[in-house]
Amino acid sequence: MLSQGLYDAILAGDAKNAEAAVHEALAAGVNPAMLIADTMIPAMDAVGKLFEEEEYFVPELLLAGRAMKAAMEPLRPLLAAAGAKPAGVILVGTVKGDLHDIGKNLVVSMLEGGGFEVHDLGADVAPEKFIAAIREHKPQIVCLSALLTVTMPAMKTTIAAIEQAGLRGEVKVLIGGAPINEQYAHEIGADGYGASANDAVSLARTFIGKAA
Ligand code: B12
Repeated sequence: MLSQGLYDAILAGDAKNAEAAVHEALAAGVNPAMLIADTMIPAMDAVGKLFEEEEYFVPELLLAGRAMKAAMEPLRPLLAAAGAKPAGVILVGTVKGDLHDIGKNLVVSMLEGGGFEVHDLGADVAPEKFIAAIREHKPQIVCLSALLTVTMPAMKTTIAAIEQAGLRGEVKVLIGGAPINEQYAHEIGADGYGASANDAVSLARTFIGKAA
């Protein structure tokens, strides 16, 4: 573990100490992307397990989410600075009805770190908002995130709406989130599924490489 202090602070939902631990790790020369993969994602996984075991409840989840967000703040510009000119334009959002944005935020950060120009539409994003943003930013890729089984169908609805707007040929659609799998991506006509934020980067590279 690169930073036990950071891991513990996320688990404790302590945003102030989480951010301080990130600064400490950076000062010690730790690589930002490695810190996320080695310490922060495992901490959030542990929070998820504690929730499942009914050791943690919603308030603890929210605090852990905030600590995660605070820890991401100093890392974000560093990840972005690693890339040179944009490797492509990508829209990212959590689908309508779904407020989970921690994984989506990691996808955004890793894509920024991978050198992409990323437009983050936030959480609970209606299909019309995706469509307006596709028209505005002209991305090559749209990334959809969902964490609830009840919001998975909103991915299908979003893809259908993009199709109806006549924009399906313009973009590749990647989907992800804990309940999603390759088969579901296939079923709803998405172009790809990624299990992690790192997958989002490698898939984006593959698709944009193909498109070029
Ligand atoms: C944190 C959390 C919350 C927080 C969210 C805070 C926030 N700002 O995001 C709060 C407390 C708000 C919350 C609320 C709810 N939650 Co909740 N929550 C979680 C929890 C514990 C962790 C999710 C998380 O952040 N994981 C960490 C991140 C890093 O992982 P991730 O999101 O999966 O993302 C990674 C990959 O999936 C991937 N990825 C994600 N998106 C994308 C997109 C693309 C394109 C790609 C390529 C990859 C990719 O990359 C990420 C990084 O590697 C999970 C349990 C769990 N173990 O997953 C439950 C969970 C998702 N929640 C659940 C539930 C039921 C709810 C509520 C309905 C609870 C309630 N009764 O009110 C509400 C729903 C609110 C809503 N409308 O959305 C259930 C869902 C069950 C189901 N099958 O649908 C879970 C599974 C818990 C459980 N076991 O019951 N929750």
